[in-house]
Amino acid sequence: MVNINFWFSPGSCSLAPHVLLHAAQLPFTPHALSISRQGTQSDDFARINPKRRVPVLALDDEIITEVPAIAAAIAQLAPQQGLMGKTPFDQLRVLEWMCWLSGELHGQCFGGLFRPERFISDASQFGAIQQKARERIADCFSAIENNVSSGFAVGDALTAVDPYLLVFYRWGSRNAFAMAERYPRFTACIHGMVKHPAIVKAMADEGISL
Ligand SMILES: N[C@@H](CCC(=O)N[C@@H](CS)C(=O)NCC(=O)O)C(=O)O
Repeated sequence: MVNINFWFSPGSCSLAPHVLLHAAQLPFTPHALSISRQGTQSDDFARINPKRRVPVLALDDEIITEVPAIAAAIAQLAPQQGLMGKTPFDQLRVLEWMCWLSGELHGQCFGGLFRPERFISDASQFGAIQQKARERIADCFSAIENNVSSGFAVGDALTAVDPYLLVFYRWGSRNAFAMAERYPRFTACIHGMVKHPAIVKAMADEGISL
């Protein structure tokens, strides 16, 4: 049996693989860090992940970073769950969602809102970067709205896409995106999903709510 360690920060993108670990019913050792208290910037953590970001998954001595890769690793350990999609076509759809959520919505859009300094050095321009980021986030949320219904995002069961959507929904709610009013289908999808036992468990572990 592989020894699993998992580093996360409550409410961050690490919530998605945290849910998947519970869905896969894999025993793991959790390590909670606080990003706001600079937990990802410590030298100790940099020895685990030199990129200084969560999530991190360790399978014995193998360190895996990046949400899509970690999700794939967890799915491989519980093949019967189909966490990266059950059918070959569903697997393509999951991959398509994961690439877009990670690269576009997280890295480009929320990156611009939360970390404008990654996009421009001139601090006087941060507000403009953040305004553009908000527009791009709203475009992404509209795209999600047009591609989800009240069920799971792909197929007929939980995949990695669902808790990843939850991460961004929560960030939208906390950053004045009027989620329920502007994105009713996305909202219905999230409200259905948060009853899933793996999501209930991960959110309780992290001490967070919708
Ligand atoms: N591309 C990475 C992004 C990871 C990432 O940006 N994680 C954030 C939390 S959502 C983080 O650890 N930030 C720490 C910091 O900015 O200090 C992934 O998919 O895992």
